[in-house]
Amino acid sequence: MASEPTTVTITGAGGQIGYALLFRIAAGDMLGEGRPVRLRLLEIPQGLRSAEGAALELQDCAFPLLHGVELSDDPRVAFEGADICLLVGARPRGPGMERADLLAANAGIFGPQGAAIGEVAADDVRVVVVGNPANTNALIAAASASPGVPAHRFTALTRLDHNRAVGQLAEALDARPGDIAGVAIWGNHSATQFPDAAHATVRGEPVIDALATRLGGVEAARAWLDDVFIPRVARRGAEIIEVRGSSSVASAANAAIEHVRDEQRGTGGRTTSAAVVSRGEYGVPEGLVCSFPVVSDGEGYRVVEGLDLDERGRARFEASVAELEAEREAVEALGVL
Ligand code: NAX
Repeated sequence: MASEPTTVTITGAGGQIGYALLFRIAAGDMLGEGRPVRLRLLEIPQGLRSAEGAALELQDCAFPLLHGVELSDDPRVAFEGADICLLVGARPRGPGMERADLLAANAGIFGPQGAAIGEVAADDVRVVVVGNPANTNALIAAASASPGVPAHRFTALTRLDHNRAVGQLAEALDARPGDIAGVAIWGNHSATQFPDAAHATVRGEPVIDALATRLGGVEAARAWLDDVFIPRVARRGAEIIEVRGSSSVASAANAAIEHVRDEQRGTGGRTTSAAVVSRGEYGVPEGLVCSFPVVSDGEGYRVVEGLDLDERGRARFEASVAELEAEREAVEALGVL
């Protein structure tokens, strides 16, 4: 067992996703059984009591890998020496709040947090943003961490969308999620995202062929992907709220854990999805934090290049990228970037 614990900082740790994340990280689900972990919980003053309660429960679990839990409402304390940061706490959209207001409120959170990460986190820190609007919050945090931390160490979570897409295909094809490979989420973590099954396979067979067999032809398969699969995945968060009466929590925490686990330990050649800082791949403007199909060899996510997007897929992807550009422009207009 490695002796030096990995320092993991979680913001919004007193919230719902925080509560679902902490115990799994402490149990070793994220970094593996060989890596002890030290947890740092960052909250705003109103959230500290809730985070403190979670810390008491963590102690009561007596997780063998857990080397302490520290709480703070000061980013410079919470990110000190952090190896991995999960930025979960964010300002939700209030009634009547315009998009510009939402972006501004979150810039006020992710700007200072990014700056603190740039100043005090470990040299090789990796950061994943979960709090919405996740892609643009990651863009702001990355810009604010410069030059202390290279921008590509910042990513945003679209793994939940990816997992939702896999789940939908598995159900439609009467397969297990583990039988499905090659799914991709392109664009923004929002209703404009493009969940793409064009390169997906089920037990090695192209998903489009397996769907065609079940649905009576390729046209029917395409119609199902366009009219059922894509909107269902893109709107799954709203569906969960409608059915459950509360937003996605355990599935979001699970996705965040899988995102960090695969980034750190590698995807073993399998493709997953993550929002990463564009280096211009697929024509996406450089610097936008955009979801792509990615792989990791344990040294961070790398975009899978060279995939064909058909005309309709390309149009969907471009619409989502246009939304990301509009978010970046709105943030620039606020003088944040
Ligand atoms: P909660 O409202 O339960 O928890 C948020 C917590 O963040 C609160 O305890 C609050 O006190 C804290 N917080 C607020 N500002 C903070 C700051 N400046 N520093 C530290 N902590 C702060 O929300 P929860 O259900 O946990 O969701 C958290 C975020 O995840 C939301 O923005 C939500 O929209 C986003 N999600 C993102 C998903 C994704 O796939 N990227 C999916 C799930 C979720 O919707």
